[in-house]
Amino acid sequence: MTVYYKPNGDPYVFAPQDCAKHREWTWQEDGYTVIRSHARTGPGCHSNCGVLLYVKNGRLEKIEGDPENPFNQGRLCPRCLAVKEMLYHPDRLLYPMKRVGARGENQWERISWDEAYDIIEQKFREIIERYGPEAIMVTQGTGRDTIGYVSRLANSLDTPNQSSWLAGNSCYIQRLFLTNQKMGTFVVADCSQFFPERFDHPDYRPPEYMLIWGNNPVFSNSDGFLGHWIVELMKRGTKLITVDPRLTWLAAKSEYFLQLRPGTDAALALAIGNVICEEGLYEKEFVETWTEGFDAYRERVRQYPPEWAAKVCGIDANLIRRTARALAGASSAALQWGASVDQVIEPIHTGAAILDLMALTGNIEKPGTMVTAAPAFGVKNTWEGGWGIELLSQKQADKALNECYPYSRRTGSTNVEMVRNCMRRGEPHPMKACWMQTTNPLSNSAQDPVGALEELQKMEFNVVVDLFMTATALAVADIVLPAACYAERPGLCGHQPYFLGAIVQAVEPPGECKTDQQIVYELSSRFRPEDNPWQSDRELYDHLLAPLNITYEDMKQRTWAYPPFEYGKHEKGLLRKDGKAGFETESGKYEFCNRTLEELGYDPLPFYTEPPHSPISEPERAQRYPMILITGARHPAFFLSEHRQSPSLRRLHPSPAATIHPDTAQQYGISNGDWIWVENEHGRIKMKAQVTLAIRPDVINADNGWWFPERDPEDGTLFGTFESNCNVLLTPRNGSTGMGSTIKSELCRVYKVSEGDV
Ligand SMILES: Nc1nc2c(c(=O)[nH]1)N[C@H]1C(S)=C(S)[C@@H](COP(=O)(O)OP(=O)(O)OC[C@H]3O[C@@H](n4cnc5c(=O)[nH]c(N)nc54)[C@H](O)[C@@H]3O)O[C@H]1N2
Ligand SMILES: Nc1nc2c(c(=O)[nH]1)N[C@H]1C(S)=C(S)[C@@H](COP(=O)(O)OP(=O)(O)OC[C@H]3O[C@@H](n4cnc5c(=O)[nH]c(N)nc54)[C@H](O)[C@@H]3O)O[C@H]1N2
Ligand SMILES: [Mo]
Repeated sequence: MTVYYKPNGDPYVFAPQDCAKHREWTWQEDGYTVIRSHARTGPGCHSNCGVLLYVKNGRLEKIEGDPENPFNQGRLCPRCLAVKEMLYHPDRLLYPMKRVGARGENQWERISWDEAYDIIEQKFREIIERYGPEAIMVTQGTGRDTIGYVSRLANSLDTPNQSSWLAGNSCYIQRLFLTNQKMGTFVVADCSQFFPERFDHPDYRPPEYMLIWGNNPVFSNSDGFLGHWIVELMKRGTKLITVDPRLTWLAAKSEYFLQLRPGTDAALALAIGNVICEEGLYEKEFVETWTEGFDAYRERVRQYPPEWAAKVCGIDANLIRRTARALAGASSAALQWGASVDQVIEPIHTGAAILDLMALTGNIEKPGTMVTAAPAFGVKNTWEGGWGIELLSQKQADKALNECYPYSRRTGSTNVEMVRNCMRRGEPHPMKACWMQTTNPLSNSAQDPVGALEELQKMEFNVVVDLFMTATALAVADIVLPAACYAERPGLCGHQPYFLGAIVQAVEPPGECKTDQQIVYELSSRFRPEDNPWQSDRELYDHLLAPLNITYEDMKQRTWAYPPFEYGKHEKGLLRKDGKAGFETESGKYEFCNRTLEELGYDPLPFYTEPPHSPISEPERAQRYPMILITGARHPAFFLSEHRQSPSLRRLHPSPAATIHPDTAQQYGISNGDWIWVENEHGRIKMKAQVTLAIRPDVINADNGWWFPERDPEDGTLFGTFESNCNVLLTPRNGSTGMGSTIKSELCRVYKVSEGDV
């Protein structure tokens, strides 16, 4: 039997005491059946908040945060509270559909699941026969519990081409890769989330400082990190350092706020490292015992004094010094970093420059610092991509579209630009079909979305699996398949190294919606029946849980289970396969020099590169487009391109917004609430100006993900998806590793929309 192993080789044993305490998973209350579950996609989110689902007559009537769930302790965000508006929205897709008119005409015929699978199987077989499996592109969206499952479809088809549409796949995996390379594991900021008792656990100590870098966790709750934990820590004395071009809510409460120029993060991190090294403030014991390559690092950061960084980043050199001293002097500090770190042009080096500060100050594996994180109980498939990678033959794996970038090739990450080039030009091989599940490239994930439309138009065959008729589905799908939401299906919480949790079905899916998992194994079984044998989701989850000697039903009744947790794992030999002390790297230590980069001929140490689209890199272009454009800062109302259909959420954020500093607004004759054009040579988008002091005067922040699902699908505008979509102003571009992007650093100009100019 398969067994899940801890990193040091010990098997995971699932014991009853792993549960916080006994509790009911369902009960009756005031005429409702209450079901304890976790909120999961869709509608999408990165977190797994505990929820109580109140059901009457087979309908979800009410949802509340589960006060007993250690993860969110009863809290819920507006999107979860409005989930009914999404579940019961009249526009939900209900049946599989086949396109009958021309693409984009919105002419569909309802078909059965069998017919849909027959068509897809036949088309895929034809394409595989004529061009090989690599001519099928399997794409998916952001971190949901579907990620691992969708990979299985690609692997079952034997296509190596699986990817998101986002330039340089610049979300999260950069941080995963670089932490794994430098310390053999992922790390997260310790906010007591590994303990079911949370902040009151006797071993826990809040960090003295929380370093929040390119992240706005109270809005985004990204990557399984609940922003409110920081508020809880602040109540317990934690102080904040925030690095952001915008004055976020947390930045406003920070001791140190470094309002840097977008994309200059590596310069700032290296300068902080410079001060810590030059002033001898680093944690000598940790550095000497547990790290390698410190001398080379120290030599490197010597090149980046704070006075230099002050000019590059547009902040005060003394602020950099004071921040460095505060960080180094703190009894403990933890880093909470965000997608902005992945969305610079050299994210692997930038992320490393930031992570190094944690090693330098010894903030690793102690309470309130950075603690290593592996999937809870070793159950990987729910939160890691690549599930079933063994089904992909080596011959096909070698054809992955990443050979221009040795780093992407080594890490097995498909290069989005090469994929799109392949779709556009048929180079280096034909690309004929695109599968899109949990992604809306035309409204959100693809930079140059007009180009993406052309690329998708070139495909012989496209399938979209979604909850709604998105602009992408409307424009290019040949088959549309309807997916179920979290209250409508069973599941396991993924994306979360802290605990294992059950998603419990409370209501039936509407129409003929199926779960994403079911769609994946049913279709995959047409190609690889023996590897996709499951007849129901429960069987699938029983299979995943079998190594722990439990079933999905057991998990449902427990709702959540926490594996035992301890600090100082590197000292106790809990991180290495050989059971020795240290980290699971070649040297057994935290490596300031990234050996993977070194082997591949890259600079193994962090460095600073000027963003390619900046007033400094492009002074001439900056004359025409003097403002720096950042995009996509999250806000509570929407998740990416979702939720525009929800009346209550739309009231919170009715129109596409661009934030602009009052001095800049005045310079361009713009008032709060004016419609403005944000423009560069790639196009222009119409946004509502939000004039606010909470942004640097040289920066504009544009919302992402806008489309207008309320529009008539037949008005020819594809739900207006290119009208206020910030990606119109961006191009897919990445750095030397084949990762990263410029979505947080472009150039633009702004001006008022005049009457008649629409
Ligand atoms: N300019 C700019 N662009 C960006 C960003 C930015 O900051 N700036 N952010 C980027 C980031 S970090 C990311 S991760 C990408 C994400 O890009 P995508 O993942 O493409 O994002 P979404 O627009 O949310 O598309 C998700 C689609 O999945 C559907 N969906 C939701 N839940 C389910 C489900 O359970 N099953 C199925 N089948 N479908 C479901 C939704 O209805 C929606 O249509 O976008 C990126 N795009
Ligand atoms: N409500 C809601 N939650 C979400 C999402 C959503 O759409 N809505 N999207 C989800 C997804 S896919 C992701 S990846 C995460 C992203 O969540 P976060 O990681 O929080 O990312 P953002 O909100 O894009 O950016 C965070 C902060 O980075 C700042 N920033 C912009 N450019 C730079 C820069 O160059 N340097 C630095 N240091 N900071 C910069 C922005 O001003 C913003 O305040 O959120 C997830 N959670
Ligand atoms: Mo993301």
